[in-house]
Amino acid sequence: MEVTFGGFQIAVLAAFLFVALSLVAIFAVVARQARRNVEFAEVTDTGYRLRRYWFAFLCVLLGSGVVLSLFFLPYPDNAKSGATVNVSGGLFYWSMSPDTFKAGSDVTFDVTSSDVNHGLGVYDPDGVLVGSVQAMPGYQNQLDLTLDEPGTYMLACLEYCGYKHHEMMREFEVTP
Ligand SMILES: [Cu+2]
Repeated sequence: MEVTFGGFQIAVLAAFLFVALSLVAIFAVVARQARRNVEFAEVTDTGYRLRRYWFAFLCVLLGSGVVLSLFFLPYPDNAKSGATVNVSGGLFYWSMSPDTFKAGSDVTFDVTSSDVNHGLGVYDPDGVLVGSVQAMPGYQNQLDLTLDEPGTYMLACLEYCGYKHHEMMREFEVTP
């Protein structure tokens, strides 16, 4: 069997020599340093200075992160003026006024119940649940929604309230 000594073996040898010689150099430097008598303050001054720079860097980094993320808070803008819709649940219907909106409207659903607890669910024209809030007798609960997509929306009851709970659905329109 013929043994060949190709480019790959040379590369491995070179890498090995590089790592080995680097380790020897590092050990030599550490050994030299260890023989010198280093003052405690000399080490701590450098360390503390680096730590101060690191601290300042982190303050700037995290501070700007906080400031920038303020623009992306997922809370509704209360300064927006939107329509208020009065919604009331009852056995077994939803009453709602008004029930037609322009697409893009910011709407506050002001929700209550005339009898027992109901769960208001708002479904967009694709049948996706876009908001939900409890409808409770004696309470006004608010739900803020932006109705972007034109089409027929649906209110449905999400809290079992009686034998015709499943019929408790009502449509409303969002016009383009
Ligand atoms: Cu119900």
